[in-house]
Amino acid sequence: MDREKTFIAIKPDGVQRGLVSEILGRFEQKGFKLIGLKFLTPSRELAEQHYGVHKNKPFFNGLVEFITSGPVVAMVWEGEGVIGSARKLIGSTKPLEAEPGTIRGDFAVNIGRNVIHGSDGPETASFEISLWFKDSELTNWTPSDEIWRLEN
Ligand code: DAT
Ligand code: MG
Repeated sequence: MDREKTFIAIKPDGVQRGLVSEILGRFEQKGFKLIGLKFLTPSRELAEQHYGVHKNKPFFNGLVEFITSGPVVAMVWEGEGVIGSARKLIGSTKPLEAEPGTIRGDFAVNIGRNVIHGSDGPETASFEISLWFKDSELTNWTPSDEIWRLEN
């Protein structure tokens, strides 16, 4: 089985609004495995690197201000197809276009306050994981109920 890893972050609005346990629960209940977790207020340098692909967009400065404005929950989740599946769990970038049942569809209305980040592909995922986490901060473990979620 091809176990991917993806980088997920609960943005400052999600933390301030008390959505941390709800969001962690959605990934746990889906059946993905948490292998990295930290709580920090990102530096400007980290935020600018993380959103480097958007540096020429008009919303870039506001985005960096927002993401550095308070603590975020930074995570790495592992599992078969986790990169694409996490994007589905998160929903569309524009919360009003996100389907009900998705995190943004259920908890957000505004693109600039859309609660959560998820890597958009394999290259972005490995870039973002290595930007936010050292290898030694990722934990290899086997959930005791794994045989009830994975056939092999
Ligand atoms: P996503 O977070 O779904 O991967 P993205 O990579 O296109 O979306 O943009 C990164 C973040 O930037 C997004 O979550 C919210 C913000 N953003 C994107 N487009 C924006 C816009 N037109 N106005 C304000 N903020 C925007
Ligand atoms: Mg993106």
